[in-house]
Amino acid sequence: MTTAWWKKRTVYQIYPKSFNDTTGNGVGDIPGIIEKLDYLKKLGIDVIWLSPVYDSPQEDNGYDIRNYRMIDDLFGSMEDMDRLLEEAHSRDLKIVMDLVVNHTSDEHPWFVESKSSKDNQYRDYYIWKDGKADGGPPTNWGSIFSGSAWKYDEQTGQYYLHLFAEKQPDLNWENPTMRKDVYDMMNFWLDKGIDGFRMDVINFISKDQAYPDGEVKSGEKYGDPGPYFVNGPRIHEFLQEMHGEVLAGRDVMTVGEMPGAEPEDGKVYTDPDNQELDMIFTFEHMSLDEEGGDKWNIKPLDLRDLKENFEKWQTSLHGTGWNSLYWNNHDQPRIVSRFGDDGEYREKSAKMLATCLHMMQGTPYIYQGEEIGMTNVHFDDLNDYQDIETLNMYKEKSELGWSHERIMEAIYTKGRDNARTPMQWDSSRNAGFTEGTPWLPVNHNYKSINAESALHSQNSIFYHYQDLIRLRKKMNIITQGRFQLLLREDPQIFAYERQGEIDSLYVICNFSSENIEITGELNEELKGAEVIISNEKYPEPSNLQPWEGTVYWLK
Ligand code: TEU
Repeated sequence: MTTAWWKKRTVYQIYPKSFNDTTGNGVGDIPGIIEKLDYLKKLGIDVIWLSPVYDSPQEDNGYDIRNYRMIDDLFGSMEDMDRLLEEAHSRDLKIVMDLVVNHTSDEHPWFVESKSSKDNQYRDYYIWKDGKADGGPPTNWGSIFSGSAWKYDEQTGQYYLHLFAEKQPDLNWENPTMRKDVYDMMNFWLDKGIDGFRMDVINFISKDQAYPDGEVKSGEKYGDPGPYFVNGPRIHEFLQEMHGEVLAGRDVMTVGEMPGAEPEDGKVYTDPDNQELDMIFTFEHMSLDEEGGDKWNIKPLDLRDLKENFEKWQTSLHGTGWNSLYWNNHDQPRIVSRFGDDGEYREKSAKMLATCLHMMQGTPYIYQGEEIGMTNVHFDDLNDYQDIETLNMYKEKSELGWSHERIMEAIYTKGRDNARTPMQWDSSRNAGFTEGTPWLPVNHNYKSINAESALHSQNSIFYHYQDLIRLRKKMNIITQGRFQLLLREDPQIFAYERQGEIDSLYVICNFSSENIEITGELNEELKGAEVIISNEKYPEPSNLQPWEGTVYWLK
């Protein structure tokens, strides 16, 4: 069997709203993406994952879809989309679209119908329940975007479920007709020629039909519904059905976004024998800097937790399933600000982080701007923030007694708008992103951090990513080797070995601003090895430089 194409290629995520605006309306668009295909080709990526461009009221930046078969005017037209597919394919670039089918917008015709009366044929496309006998919503569940997960509808006297915003009602996957409509829509896009799907919170679609109350943790107002929908009772059945109805026989790529999935789950979801998905996004490594399951309750990262977590995923899936590898996406703060140093060592630490991730087994994902080391943003005024999660959270935490300062600090560290400020193309006004007023302010550091200057400097983060992408294609050991964690107890060095049949890679990464000496056996071993990539000119294993990341090849 030939190796699946997505095992040796790197994916680049585009958040269209913030990528490149050609109309001057302050919002990126599809022609803007076409304009930058050569830039992406130069970087060396092979696959583009497009965050949603479908028709949407944009309550959650397109993750609230009104019409799955239409492109939002904001981004262009279906002709633009067809042209993007053509232009991408002619450059041997693949296009993977976002698939948001845990919920739709409340403006989707299915929901408009569903809401209109209890006996409407679409009623059962969504999750409607009576309130509790003594009043109030059917369960105590909290929404991921704050507040209750249930919204009361006056007209029909029932509540509908929305795990996310009120304007994002959850679809009822128990309904086979609804499922068939979703599969038809997926086939529509694949028949058009797209190359796969990134599936939004796809492990949330099967709900426990008992709808029990969730546990209320201390300091919280609502119950935790997670146990009743994360990897729910019929999830494998639904994914296998989807595979049979849509994916079987097509040479496409699928990646399921799966908060709450553990390595054992990941193995089941991605084992090709099970015919579900090619890979999933885990969130475990993205929650190591939080306390008590609350992303806003921040604690410093202990590097040992991060190493252990990667080790679990790397070893559990090896030989059976497949990992996705990511530091960033449109929901996460910028990695150089999070686990690196976005001051003095910005370039060095960004390269080290890239090396550390890209030498693992799996398919790497680069989020727009990561390749130039874009950083978190710091708006003094809450009004500059646009993200619904952030704004709802501000209200909820204030009510719970958090101080303004504490909430703002949490937003600076974890808010999703950190990832969503416009792409920094050059040092001209608005970083070359738009001629108009950007929908979200540009990070003020664009004059020094931008793509144009990265392209001009041979030593830039951009070219480092280019090298990593090339190495993956060239060296089979990167896609195939076994993973062995080294220096497990070290709190500053992330070191691991990739073991092939006849050779080994040693990946040595310093997650600190200190010089560190590597001694003993490992040092001896590295002495005879060849350096294949490093962010240091003359790497010395016995004297690791601040934020150094070096890969040694031992034959
Ligand atoms: O995100 C799912 C999700 O649960 C989280 O990552 C979430 O965005 C949040 O950060 C939790 O604190 C997906 C999309 O990636 C996200 O942009 C959407 O807002 C969400 O689903 C709803 O569609």
